[in-house]
Amino acid sequence: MQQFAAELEIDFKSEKYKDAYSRINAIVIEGEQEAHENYIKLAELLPAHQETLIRLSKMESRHKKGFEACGRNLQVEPDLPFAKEFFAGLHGNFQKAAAEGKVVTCLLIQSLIIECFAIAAYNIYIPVADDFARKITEGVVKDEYSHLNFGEVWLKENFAESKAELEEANRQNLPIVWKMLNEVADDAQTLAMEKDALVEDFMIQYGEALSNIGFTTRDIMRLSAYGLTA
Ligand code: Y39
Ligand code: FE
Ligand code: FE
Ligand code: FE
Repeated sequence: MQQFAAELEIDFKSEKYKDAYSRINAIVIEGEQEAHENYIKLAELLPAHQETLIRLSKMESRHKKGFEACGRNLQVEPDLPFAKEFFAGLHGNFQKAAAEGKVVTCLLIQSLIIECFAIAAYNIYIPVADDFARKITEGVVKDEYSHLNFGEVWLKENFAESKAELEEANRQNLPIVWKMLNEVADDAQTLAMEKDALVEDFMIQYGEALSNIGFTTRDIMRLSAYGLTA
């Protein structure tokens, strides 16, 4: 059930809230920074889409600035070293794939997995955010749908040649997402974001994306639950 910040009487100024926010806000800031860099790298890998991808990378830096303002507004210092560690697995896998020219893997990691993770987190956060952060996040989540759409369209157009690499990249990276969700669950709960809701929204976004790309329902069931119990 959808609940709202006002009726939950969330105390955005409490030490407990601010402590959890120092990590979640840092995750989002670091995530936006890495997304910015990932789209610059993708622009190099896909010269035909350079202009679009540079535009997406600039949107990611604007998101980062918006979330930095959300932290300042609550007088919270983001724990950036924590956030770097949080993203290390996906970040390392993206870098490795980029170095090998594996553009399909790069797109799966950034434009499908990370964008779906962001969309799920932002959708769940919006109803329980403070007024300032809600306005920022509402603007950001619209952009994230367009980033997801870029990945979907490219992978759909190149589905036959990409399918095997997508399966392998999913196998290597989806378990990392479930681990990340577990790591952040307690802090998310402090912000009134339910883990079950995050998992559900992620599965819906990711399943829809896989469907739009061309996977069958049977494939989607297998792919999207991979590593869920790990
Ligand atoms: O494409 C993007 O802008 C994505 C990088 C941003 C990732 C945000 C990650 C959100 C996870 C937060 C988890 C809170 C429960
Ligand atoms: Fe973003
Ligand atoms: Fe994005
Ligand atoms: Fe779509």
